[in-house]
Amino acid sequence: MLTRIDHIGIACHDLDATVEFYRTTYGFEVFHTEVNEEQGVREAMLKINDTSDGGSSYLQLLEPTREDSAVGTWLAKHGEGVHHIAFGTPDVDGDAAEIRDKGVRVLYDEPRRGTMGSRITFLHPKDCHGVLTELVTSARVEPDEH
Ligand code: MC0
Repeated sequence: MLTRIDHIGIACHDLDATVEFYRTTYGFEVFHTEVNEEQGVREAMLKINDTSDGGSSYLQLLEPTREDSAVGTWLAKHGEGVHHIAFGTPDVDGDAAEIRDKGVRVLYDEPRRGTMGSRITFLHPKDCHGVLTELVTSARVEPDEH
């Protein structure tokens, strides 16, 4: 069962400059940074709030590490902006199977490694009214030390 918005993924050309914009404009601080080579992104997670199921909601700022990555391709075509939305669930395997049975293309056979030790999969945007949709089961996490 999907219980919350885990994050909104935002594609950007320059991660440091975008982090600085969110910090100075809204006061959001970086909770975690990571490079995910499989996904081809350098990312910063800005925590917005904790949620009632023990999880949290974030903005996820994404800079591509290579032009042929999903975010690199998207940026070249569309420019900066909202790239995907991610719903949190305690059971990404079960929810992905249930959603696949409804005829929506789930992009991975098995969930893959996402940010902060999470397990993730994606639903094809063409089956979701134009929205690239991610399902996330989070790991328990502590903020990075800064
Ligand atoms: C592509 N399309 C999108 C889209 N990306 N529509 C809405 N939102 C997006 N983000 C549309 C295109 O406009 C195009 O429509 C059609 O889908 C095919 O796109 P394409 O440019 O030809 O690209 P494909 O088909 O090679 O790849 C699209 C696909 C890919 C969604 C399969 O981007 C993918 O596998 N995404 C999942 C992985 C991902 O996004 N990773 C980055 C975040 P038209 O009408 O022009 O044909 S990593 C992340 O988020 C991790 C670190 C985490 O959260 O922990």
